[in-house]
Amino acid sequence: MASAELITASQHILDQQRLHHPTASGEFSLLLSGVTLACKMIAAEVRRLGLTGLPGGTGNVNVQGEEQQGLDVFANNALLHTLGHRGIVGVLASEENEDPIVVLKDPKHGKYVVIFDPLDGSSNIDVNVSVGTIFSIFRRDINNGDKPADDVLQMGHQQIAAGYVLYGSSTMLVYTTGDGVFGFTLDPSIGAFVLSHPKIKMPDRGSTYSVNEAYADSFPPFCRRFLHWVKSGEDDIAYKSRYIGSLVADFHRTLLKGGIFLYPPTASYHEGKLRLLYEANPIAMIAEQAGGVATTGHERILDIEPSGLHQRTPFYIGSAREVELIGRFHEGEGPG
Ligand code: P6P
Repeated sequence: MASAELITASQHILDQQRLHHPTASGEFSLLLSGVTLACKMIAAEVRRLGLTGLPGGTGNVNVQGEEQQGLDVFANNALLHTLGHRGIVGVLASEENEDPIVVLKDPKHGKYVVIFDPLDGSSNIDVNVSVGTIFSIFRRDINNGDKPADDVLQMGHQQIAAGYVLYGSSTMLVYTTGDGVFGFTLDPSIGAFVLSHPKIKMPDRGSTYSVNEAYADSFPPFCRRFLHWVKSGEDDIAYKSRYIGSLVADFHRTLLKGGIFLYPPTASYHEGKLRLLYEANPIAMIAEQAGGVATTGHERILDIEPSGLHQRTPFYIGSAREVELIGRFHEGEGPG
């Protein structure tokens, strides 16, 4: 690619700020560069996991009750370190930490809240399946001055930025600051995320549904009726099933190709398995910014009033047509 066309994520973030937020300070781009730096560190470890001696399972159980992988700990520490030293972060919260971490209590300095899942899908790591880092960024809610940790409990539509890094066949950063969705591919030869997918738009409809059907018997009835319909061939599109078991990978395919990803309530997870603050909200912001839809089956994900850092939610996300269709099944109607 000629250098004139080479736009790095750092340059893009600055351009976007000048274009859409001309009065903003450069602090926000400093914040996002903290995320991309940590993710480059994580990518380097993911790419050579079998050689680094980092243990797969550590034998430790995290706050989710899941066995921590060695790379979970590395990824979490990388993000805590790079974001904790930016001098502008007030509160950090992670899937790996039970409680939020107050970095700079004074909202005049600690202006931002960053919530992240450092390595989503990490149980797939030792069999070389794609995994991802997911992040969600808010401004401090200064009404919580005396309880900064509560600044993480903001509704998804208040996010000022959201994104993920997919450690797949290539390493991709996908992010939005509310003015569209942009994708960057890590070029290992220069160590930079380079713009490769300007203005990503999710197709209005797709031909793929993505769900772990092992739990189908315990799905809500409307969900079972929807899945029966998509497999019936009654639609003018013959749907196929794709399920990787790693949210970022399953969503990234849905973002680019359309279709629907579902994680409904199950017998093991009565509220659904996916966590609202560091999985559903950031992914939902990206989906909506790309023209897609994200709901609990009947409520917009980004309108949920959070009550806890690790709360879970039913999650239906993807092309407008498919998600609106499952909403009709939820209302007791059919495809109509
Ligand atoms: P299941 C990974 O553990 C994760 O949180 C998401 O990345 C993924 O979508 C989901 O769980 C997979 O869950 O129950 O199908 O293994």
